[in-house]
Amino acid sequence: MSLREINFDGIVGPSHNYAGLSLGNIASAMHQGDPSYPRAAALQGVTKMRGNLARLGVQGFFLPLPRPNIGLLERLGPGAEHNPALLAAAWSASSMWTANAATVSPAPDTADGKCHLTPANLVTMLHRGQEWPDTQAQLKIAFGNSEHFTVHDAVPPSFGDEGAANHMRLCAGHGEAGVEVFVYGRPGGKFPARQHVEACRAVARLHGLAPERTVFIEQNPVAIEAGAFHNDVVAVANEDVVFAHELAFADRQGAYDAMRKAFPALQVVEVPDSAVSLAEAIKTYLFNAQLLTLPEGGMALIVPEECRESKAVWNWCEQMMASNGPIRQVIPVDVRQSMANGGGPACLRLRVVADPATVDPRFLLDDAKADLIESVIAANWPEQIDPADLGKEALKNSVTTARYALLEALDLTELG
Ligand code: SUG
Repeated sequence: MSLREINFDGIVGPSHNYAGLSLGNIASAMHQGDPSYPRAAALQGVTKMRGNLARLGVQGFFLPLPRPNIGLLERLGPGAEHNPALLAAAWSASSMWTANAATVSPAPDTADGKCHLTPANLVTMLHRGQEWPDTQAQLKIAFGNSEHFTVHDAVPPSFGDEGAANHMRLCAGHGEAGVEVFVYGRPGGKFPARQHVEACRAVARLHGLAPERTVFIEQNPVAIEAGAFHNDVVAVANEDVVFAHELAFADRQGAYDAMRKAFPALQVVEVPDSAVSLAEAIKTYLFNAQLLTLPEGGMALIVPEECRESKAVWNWCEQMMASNGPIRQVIPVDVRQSMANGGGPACLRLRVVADPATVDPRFLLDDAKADLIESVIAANWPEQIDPADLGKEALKNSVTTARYALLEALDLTELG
């Protein structure tokens, strides 16, 4: 068994649009009503995947979920489509953010030695809460090898669960036993706290995690109020490193102490608020980065292009690279279409530690498949969607046909 970290990126669906659906997500609110560019969005995503495939030698993907979700509108009653928010929910391409698809506990962490995946119920928001049954169906195919994987049902409501976006794993190497860190929010603030502590505890129990290697930490309410609707907007971990904003956690020192108690080798790379304010961190998504272990050693941080455009953030990055710490490279990528809805490089991927040979190969990328995916997107994805187009029959036909063309090309028509 050769366990590796595999990043599964969500391919941006053909109905990608800006509907302002996520209260507490500043980018989503700011871009409400803007025209969107689904073709460009999806191609940006594939370019990001190609870069990581070249860097790491392995990359996976998930397919867009079926949209518009007519079943959702039917369950909301006749005429639901005349309510713009309900209509937009049914058309949302939000499954692209696969950091919210599930929480993943790799085999070395669990009692039965299997990799456990729990789809996130995403109950806080309608457009996201519709995702999990279709996500689960996809996970059950990709990780259908029951000798190595267990795919659970989502945690029941009302305990909101947003998946890997609020979960960090500390380990000496990806294939070794790790410490799993769950970050939850306390409800009652201006914006919803989307991750409930009871959901974290349920996932830890379902996955058979050892209590001494499981840590629960409260997200800083100040960060949620500033627009960090998920912990991965203000912190990211890889192996023995946590890269976090000073204001990420409610009890800053208590959080580091708890992590260090379970994982003594922890290295914290903390960005002080005086160097990069919380507002600037959230605007540029410095922490919504992919922190990757490079095969040649050292770690690279894959950040959004927006980081290079901020003087404060880029100064910090240059200083960090010169400092000879664990993060040696900072690599900007263009995911602007996703960013405008509050989804940076880290939101677009789900990390699964597994032997690639145990994963359904149809979900694994190589250069030829990247070419194929790009050609299907170029030929079928709408170039532009204006919010007023949502609900129109012609657009419905074009996004349905586009997605199906990709399922056919990838031999995954069983996803329907
Ligand atoms: O759930 N945006 C997503 C962004 C998710 C980012 N994921 C992570 N941080 N891991 C959300 O808020 C906006 C959709 C719209 O407004 O049209 C949206 O759902």
